[in-house]
Amino acid sequence: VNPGAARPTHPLALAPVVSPPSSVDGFVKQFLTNLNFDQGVSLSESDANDQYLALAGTVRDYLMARWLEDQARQNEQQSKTVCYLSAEYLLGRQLDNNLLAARLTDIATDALAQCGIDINDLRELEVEPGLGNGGLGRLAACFIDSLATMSVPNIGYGIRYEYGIFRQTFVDGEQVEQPDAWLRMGSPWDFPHPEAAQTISFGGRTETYDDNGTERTRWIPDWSVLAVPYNMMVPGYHNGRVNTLRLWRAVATNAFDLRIFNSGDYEESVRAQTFAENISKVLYPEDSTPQGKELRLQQQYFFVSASIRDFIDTVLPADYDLTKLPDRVIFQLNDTHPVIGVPELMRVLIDEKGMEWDDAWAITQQCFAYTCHTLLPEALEVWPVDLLGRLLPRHLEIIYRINEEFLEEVRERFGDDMLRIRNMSIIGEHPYRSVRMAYLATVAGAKVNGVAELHSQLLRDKVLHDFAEMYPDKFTNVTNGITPRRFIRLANPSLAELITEALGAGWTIDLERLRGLEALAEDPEFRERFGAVKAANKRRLNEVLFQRDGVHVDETHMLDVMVKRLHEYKRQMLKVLHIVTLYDGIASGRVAAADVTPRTFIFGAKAAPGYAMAKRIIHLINAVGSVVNNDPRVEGRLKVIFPPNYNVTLAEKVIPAADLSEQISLAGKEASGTGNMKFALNGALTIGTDDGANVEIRQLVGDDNFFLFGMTEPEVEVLWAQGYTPADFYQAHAGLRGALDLISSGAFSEGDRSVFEPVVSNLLYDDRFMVLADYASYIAAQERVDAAYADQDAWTKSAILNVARSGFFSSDRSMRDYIDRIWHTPPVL
Ligand code: GLG
Repeated sequence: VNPGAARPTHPLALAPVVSPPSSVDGFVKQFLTNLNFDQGVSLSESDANDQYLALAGTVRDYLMARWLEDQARQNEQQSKTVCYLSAEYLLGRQLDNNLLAARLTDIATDALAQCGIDINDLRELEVEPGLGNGGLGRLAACFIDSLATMSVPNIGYGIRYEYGIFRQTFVDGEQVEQPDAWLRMGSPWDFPHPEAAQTISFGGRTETYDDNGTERTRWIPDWSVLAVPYNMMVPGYHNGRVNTLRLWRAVATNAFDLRIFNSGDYEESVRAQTFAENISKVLYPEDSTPQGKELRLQQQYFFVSASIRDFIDTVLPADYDLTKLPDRVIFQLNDTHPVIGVPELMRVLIDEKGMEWDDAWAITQQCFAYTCHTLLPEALEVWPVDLLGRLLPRHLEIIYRINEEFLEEVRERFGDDMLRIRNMSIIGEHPYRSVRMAYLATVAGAKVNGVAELHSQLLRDKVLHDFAEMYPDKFTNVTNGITPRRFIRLANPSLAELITEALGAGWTIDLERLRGLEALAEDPEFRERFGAVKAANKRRLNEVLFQRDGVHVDETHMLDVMVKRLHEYKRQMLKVLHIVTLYDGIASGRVAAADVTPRTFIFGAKAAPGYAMAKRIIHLINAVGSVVNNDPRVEGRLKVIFPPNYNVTLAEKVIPAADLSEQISLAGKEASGTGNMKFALNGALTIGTDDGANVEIRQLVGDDNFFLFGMTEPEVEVLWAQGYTPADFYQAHAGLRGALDLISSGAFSEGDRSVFEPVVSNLLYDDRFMVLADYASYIAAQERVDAAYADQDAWTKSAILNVARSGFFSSDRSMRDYIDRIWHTPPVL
């Protein structure tokens, strides 16, 4: 394969890659070798971080042979590869996942014990790579896990941000962001390959030239950076397969200017380096509002260009016939962030490989597919034409031509309907000329999918209506999923054991088998054991939160959990109003504390640093918590806990302990949600609106096992159309009035009425997400929750049915749907 490769004569050098023996002794030996030779310390001199790094290295060593074999096999079979292009991967910790995949958990535990080390102490040292914001990034991580487990060739392409999502702290209840220096203690899971770097260019101009009688265009950029790949292993579960996650890091081409350095201007000498390396410096902590920032477009082009060229130039054989590119690859666009890849592939095929426009376009249209993850119009990315033209002049020309030809097609089909043409144009004119990336992706993609049934339907009917009319066959749905390996096996080992005992081991890769638990919901003994698992998970959460934040979770309380990014559309405010209503009842003496169902409310949420309202809501949650938790009249029956820095690691502890899952977005706003699936699969009941994947969860688990409330999407539309006046709801509902007045009175801000005034007036006079309109229905549903919870046995039965009927939400099923409907990439066996 590699012409420069060594020509071995030694018999060992001719043998395939060898793995260390899968035994405790084998593990000990490899671990000590790594400790000595990689970390450069003896066991007795080593500290916990040395040991952690050596342990990670050992796990890697076990996976290595499979990884190398898989790459060889995929080359040999010329299989079609899913290139998942995503600006975010929210991976979570790697150690346990990789041990599990390689069946090494017990061996490693014993081996370390024999070295006098408790593996649990090392686990806690791992800093998760927070290379994503929320659902979209976590989804990408679940998908690559499933593809590896299903033996489908996949390369996940993204950015190796030096700083991932910020570390959240609270100071006097307010969010303060700290940098996430996740690489500080070393990163044992990735392999840098500087020799495989790609040069990525920006700026400059284009010119035409004569190429043996044909006029061609070339781009003369004016600056460039190197994209250096860092490869991570993505092991399949118990199938001996390992795929690759390839994350790009930006490095300056000429690191610094020695001449300037020698002249004494140290800052200037490293300026170019800093400038270039900024590209992969930080993840943008936003996921649903566009930031018109040049650096962000640089990041997008940087990783997409590196990835596409990496695939064509290094993954494919050198002489590969590019007219057959669609046989070997599908580039899946995870939202609009990688859509600049469309003109990039066109540019590569035309300008670099000498293809004609029409051929290049036909290929491009088969090589991309687009997943949309939102319904909020402001979250559909647009790039000002000025900016795009300055940074990527050739790409802008290509986009213009794509648009011209596309609009011609529109005209042919629908006639000179100016309104339609303006609405469908890839170039928007108002408020400034801009490229609408979702439209570009839709025109170029072979398929366009939403992420839950309702979402896909709303995409067809509303957001991309004209396109769906023009290309009805392009549009499809793939409902999101989550990996049962991480979110059941690793996060909830006691439940996993109980399930395995009941159903045998196969469920981890065939989650529909959970159906077998349905019958057991009727079995009192099984219910008792299921209840014991939940109680044990609450105790475990209590330990984690006490260690982490010094707070206690009462095992006897209902655990009512709302964890997700902080956004007005997700309506954390509705949850706050519920808590304040309960508190108001007790504080005013209308309700006896003894009559209130004991509940602990857990929040987890980061707010984008520039999103003032979201930050104020965080402040309010903390403020309500400190009053409610400390008021003796409450008698400890209500408690609000808001652990800072919610992330994958914490999710794995919180979700298995939850009784009630809060999925309360305004109908028609949450594309899917994936947290909702994790909760159901861990035996929490959902209180939720008819939104996103809640719709499918409810259909599957049944109305009796789901607390539905709120307006439906069509009802929301009708109310908007009538003219929504939130103050009417305030007037109409005494409980709501009480809660809002209590917040306004300064009860949660030491009498200072100004602190939360913006939150209250926003609800009273604007309330875009109709919190007040759904309040009464939400409170009524919470009363049904209390009543249901009073019958613990019946509750547990519902919880079991939630688990039993949620197998559909495995990301393995999502992958099968993508493969059948979009990718057509069979497993390589
Ligand atoms: C989005 C949506 C979520 C969705 C997720 C994954 O807001 O509803 O579940 O993608 O498709 N930006 C997101 O997190």
